[in-house]
Amino acid sequence: MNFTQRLRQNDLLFGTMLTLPSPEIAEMISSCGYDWLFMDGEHGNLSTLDWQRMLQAVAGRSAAIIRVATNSEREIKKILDIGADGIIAPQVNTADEARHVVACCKYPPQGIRGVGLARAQGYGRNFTDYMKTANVSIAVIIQAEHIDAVNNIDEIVEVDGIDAVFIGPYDLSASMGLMGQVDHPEVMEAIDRVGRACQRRDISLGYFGTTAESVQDYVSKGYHLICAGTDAGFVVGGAQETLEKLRG
Ligand code: 3PY
Ligand code: MG
Repeated sequence: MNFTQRLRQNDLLFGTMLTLPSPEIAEMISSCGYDWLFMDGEHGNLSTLDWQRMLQAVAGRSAAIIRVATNSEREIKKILDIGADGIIAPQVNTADEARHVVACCKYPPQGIRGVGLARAQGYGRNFTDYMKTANVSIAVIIQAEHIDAVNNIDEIVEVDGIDAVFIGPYDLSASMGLMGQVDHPEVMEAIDRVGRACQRRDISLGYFGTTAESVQDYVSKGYHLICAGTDAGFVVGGAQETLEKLRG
């Protein structure tokens, strides 16, 4: 069963975030056995070619889900054509924006994705099979990470084709004037509003935290798509801890 099927049946899927342009790190982390990788093209300083090299290094060991920098047809098409298993669209605040993202991920007649012959299509070799399966096998994940998204969430979750809603607690708290206070009661109430709307529509819910501890409450609440930690955080944390031990 592929990642998107597991997402649609609300499996619990553990991931971590990649932000560095390093195929070696992508290879190491995917070898640990994560279900999925949240590859951050929104904030990470990576080109499409960097992502392609990293997908080659992951080699299917973990599902590779790339967060696009912008929710444009041009960008989403390129990311899907290099063979990402799905996308995460940041800052989706209205049902119209959600409809646009879904359309960008689907070939006609369901959507507007342009037809290419790139890595995803086996450079042309798997074209026919890929065309038959892509519209159902690509994961479409949108982020709710602004108070406007929370206020519009009931209409957003009515849009067909959304496989998961991923909470962005940091941007959400910032949009509420509570920068970084991801455990503030008002932020948690806003997150719960999104959670209730998704549960009504049986849509998987995602949450990001910088550590395993910071996502535990959301695992307990029944969230499905969990992302904990980042590649850079693992390197800095390990280096710092080792130095502290050396210095006693
Ligand atoms: C946020 O917290 O804003 C995020 O986008 C995390 O993925
Ligand atoms: Mg964000």
